[in-house]
Amino acid sequence: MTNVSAFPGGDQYLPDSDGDGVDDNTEMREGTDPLLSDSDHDGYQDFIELKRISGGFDPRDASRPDEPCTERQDSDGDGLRFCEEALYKTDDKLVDTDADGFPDRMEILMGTDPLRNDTMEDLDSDGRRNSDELLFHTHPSRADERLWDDRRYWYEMWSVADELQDRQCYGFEIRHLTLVTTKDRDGPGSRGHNDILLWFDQSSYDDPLDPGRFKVACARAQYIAPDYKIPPRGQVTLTNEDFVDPAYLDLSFSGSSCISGEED
Ligand SMILES: [Ca+2]
Ligand SMILES: [Ca+2]
Ligand SMILES: [Ca+2]
Ligand SMILES: [Ca+2]
Repeated sequence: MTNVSAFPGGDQYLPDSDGDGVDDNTEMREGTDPLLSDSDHDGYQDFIELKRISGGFDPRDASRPDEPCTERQDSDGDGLRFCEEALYKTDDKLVDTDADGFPDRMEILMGTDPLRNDTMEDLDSDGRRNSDELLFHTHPSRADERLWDDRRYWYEMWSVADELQDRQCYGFEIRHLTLVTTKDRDGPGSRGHNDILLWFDQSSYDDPLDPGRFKVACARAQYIAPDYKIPPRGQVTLTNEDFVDPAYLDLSFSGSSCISGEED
């Protein structure tokens, strides 16, 4: 699970109002638009252009790279466009090319290898596996001891008896999420929106190369420091129906695909 509005930036989570993987402060510093994931409209997302500046990309300049991205569809729903998958040699029909349980875009953004299962490795040599850092929303390639100690997510999962007994069902609870105060990207009243993505990967236990079947849900909360919070108790309940094929979720975050928390 990832609160895509809160980027793990060292000791704390930093607001990332457009959820594009570049926090607001960095966008101000770099001169990109903190409310737009593709500031120069050339089809390449800002975070990819920033990573590849020395390779001729520039998130502020539509004439860099020379060839803009024309193939802009994202048919597997992992958040990468065709041209971006081509750039990284990931599979444009698979959410998770290397079948390690983590979507292609998440791996490219966080610096792990989308083409090779490196989940058991420890990219920043801080004693924590890449997979744990991705799961608990700390940064796999940055030293962030305090974030890990104080703010990492808590997961609990349990199996639930199914009346029909022809399938395995699970309940889960994820706690200890940090919310941040974002800018009002979606117009008046949208300040403080936090979009939280939950990915589920179903794959066969005995086949490490099974790319699996992914489902995803988006939950939305709102937080304006110091104490305005929706839902007030900070709890959102999701059911099986809230999880959809990633190809059907709007990852541009117009918000229509996100479930808003309500008090129960
Ligand atoms: Ca951003
Ligand atoms: Ca550009
Ligand atoms: Ca892909
Ligand atoms: Ca992967």
